[in-house]
Amino acid sequence: MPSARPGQRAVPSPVSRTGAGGELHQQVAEGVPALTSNQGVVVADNQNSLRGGQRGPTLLEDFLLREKITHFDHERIPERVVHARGSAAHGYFECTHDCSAFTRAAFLAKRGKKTPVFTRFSTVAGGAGSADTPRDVRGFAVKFYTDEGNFDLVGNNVPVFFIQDAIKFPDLIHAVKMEPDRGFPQAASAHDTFWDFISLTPESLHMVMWAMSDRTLPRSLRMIDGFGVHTFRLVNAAGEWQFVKFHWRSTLGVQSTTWDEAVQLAGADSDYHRRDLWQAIDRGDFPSWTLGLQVFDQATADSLPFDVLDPTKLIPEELVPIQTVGRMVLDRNPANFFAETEQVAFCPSHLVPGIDFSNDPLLQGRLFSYLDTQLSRLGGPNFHQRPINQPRCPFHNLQRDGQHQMQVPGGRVAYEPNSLAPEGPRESPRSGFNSLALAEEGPKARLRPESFADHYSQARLFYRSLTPPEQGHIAAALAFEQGKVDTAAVRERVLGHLAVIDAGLLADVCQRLGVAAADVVPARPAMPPQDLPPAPSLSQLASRQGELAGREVAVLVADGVDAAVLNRLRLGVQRAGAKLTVVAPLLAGVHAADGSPVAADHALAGAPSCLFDAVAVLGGEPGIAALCGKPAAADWVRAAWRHLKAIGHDDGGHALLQAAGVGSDGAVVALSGKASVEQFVAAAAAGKHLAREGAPGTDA
Ligand code: HDD
Repeated sequence: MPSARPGQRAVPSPVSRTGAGGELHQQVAEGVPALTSNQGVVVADNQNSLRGGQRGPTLLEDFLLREKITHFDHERIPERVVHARGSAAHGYFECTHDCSAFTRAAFLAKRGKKTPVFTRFSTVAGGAGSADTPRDVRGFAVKFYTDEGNFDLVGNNVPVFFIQDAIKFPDLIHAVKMEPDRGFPQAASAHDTFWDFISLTPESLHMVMWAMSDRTLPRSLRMIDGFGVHTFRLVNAAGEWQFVKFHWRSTLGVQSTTWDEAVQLAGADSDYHRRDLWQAIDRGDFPSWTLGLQVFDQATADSLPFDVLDPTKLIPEELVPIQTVGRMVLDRNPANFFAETEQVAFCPSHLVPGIDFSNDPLLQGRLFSYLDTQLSRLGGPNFHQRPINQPRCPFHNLQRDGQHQMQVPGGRVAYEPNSLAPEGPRESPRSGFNSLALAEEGPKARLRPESFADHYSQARLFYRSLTPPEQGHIAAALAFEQGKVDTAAVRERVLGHLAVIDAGLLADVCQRLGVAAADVVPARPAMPPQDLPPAPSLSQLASRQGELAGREVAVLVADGVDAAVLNRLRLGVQRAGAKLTVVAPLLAGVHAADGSPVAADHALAGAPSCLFDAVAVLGGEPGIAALCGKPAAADWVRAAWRHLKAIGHDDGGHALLQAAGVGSDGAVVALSGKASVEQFVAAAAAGKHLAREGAPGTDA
């Protein structure tokens, strides 16, 4: 029998009430907690407000109604001005490599040390209710609840940023967000104001190349890498420091959707990424990342052909290798979205001893911005007291009062130094956080260093380090976005920048736009670009792992399906660590050739093939003939073909492929025996079949 928890009052006896609105069909078990007001008054009726007469007016005196409605009216807090749309999970970070030689941070010091984390992924431009799959950079923010205080690593899924100085951030964001007069487009960079800003801000071009790449169309939040972007410092116990850049590497590898797939997903399931993360964790398929560090000294920094304080530049791992020092596993979904995912407050200024900032001017501005934004978003200076934001180590100080103060600090002493409370908190000169004592010099001025002036070399480096299909996707994205720009002068300036980055890129974009590349007036760079040696590590295809683990294969079944083939397929997919989902014309499922029922996970109408990583079609002749008459079935296989997916089929399924005009290639596999299932699984594990691009029915 359920019983009320301590502090809760039990409902005295089960009740069943009939009101004017009809009978209340609610099971009330004995011993359940009584519903109360926020003042602890037990509520007798939660269905009807207090009225003067059965059909009369509602009375102002109904304090229970007013309390409930007032609370509801204030349920929302301001959404984040950027990164409003996000999904998060709890987990842990495990140090796998003793880093005490270069940092005194305890969470990195000892192999095997585990630290709880809360990680929030986000899009940047869209509002909290926007779809998960627009082309956008993804936020990758990790709160480490270390024994020495909270450390927030607030990064993105690309390694560079649009601007070099924080003073430009409001302009960048105003440009990319929906235009203020018309309120559109939501969650899209494909509009005039964004490209106007970009065309006048050449420092953004390197990140623009990343933003137009496949990185900003992630298949899953579990399949993105993360980057701390800025150069930070690590400081060891002897006070010696080195520079560091932080890298998260997805265990599942970086995987992307195609553009058309992302567009379809926005309609088919606007919570695609949120649901995917939640469901993976829920079924025990915990996503994980390794943490890598690029550690380098001042001499190395000085030897590089760019400034390590410039956040629009990366350091190729070909120049400074990445050392893996730990791994993060996300193994628990939030218990409450609002209390945790919405109220979590990340601040790059949340630092622990052993890590320090660099003079990156973008980072320096962020150190102000995040603390400031929490004051308005979370309503005051006590946001650190919310459970999700509280350090897990003890914290004591003499800060007092303020909005939403939840603690009741006793005693008469709220100052320091003091002699009246010798047991109170005191500073710890040696073990506490000490900023590095570094000498700074130079005039006080609003200056951009000369060493930040090269805006094109790394944009070119990135583009030239990619494989031809990746390069083609960038050109297609740029052409799409420019096609949405109304103002010709803006487009022309953008093309002028592409001319400096790479002539091949310009030619490809111009061809897709139907514009003559020869007419484009190249931009005049402040500093002529250099040809840096290509860095293959920047290509996401180069790091592809060819695994099906963590992904989802769907089989569209029709009546008369061969149960043995279906079972073989299920086993093969599951053995590869993936999930097999059965889609049927109706939710009722179908019947196999042997008459046995085949249950469906989804009805065709609710499960377009864009939701899955690979597909198969199986069914007997009459069943498939019925499917061939349904546009949704033809669209299902046609979209899978267009989205470069592996497609399995039996003889019946082949008839549907033909009726839909789907072609054939190495990733279209006839399914029957075990070997053919293995072939299909291998084709599905290979990911997108880029060799298919340009074939009839696909995008070039
Ligand atoms: Fe920022 C949120 C990442 C530059 C100001 N930012 C925010 C989040 C991420 C980033 C992941 C969401 C955190 C969460 O999940 O709650 N931002 C970055 C990266 C940047 C960057 C990687 C450059 C390297 N940001 C940046 C600058 C400024 C801001 C230069 C302001 C000067 N960012 C904010 C903010 C947000 C924010 C307005 C919105 C909500 C919040 O902070 O808590 O303060």
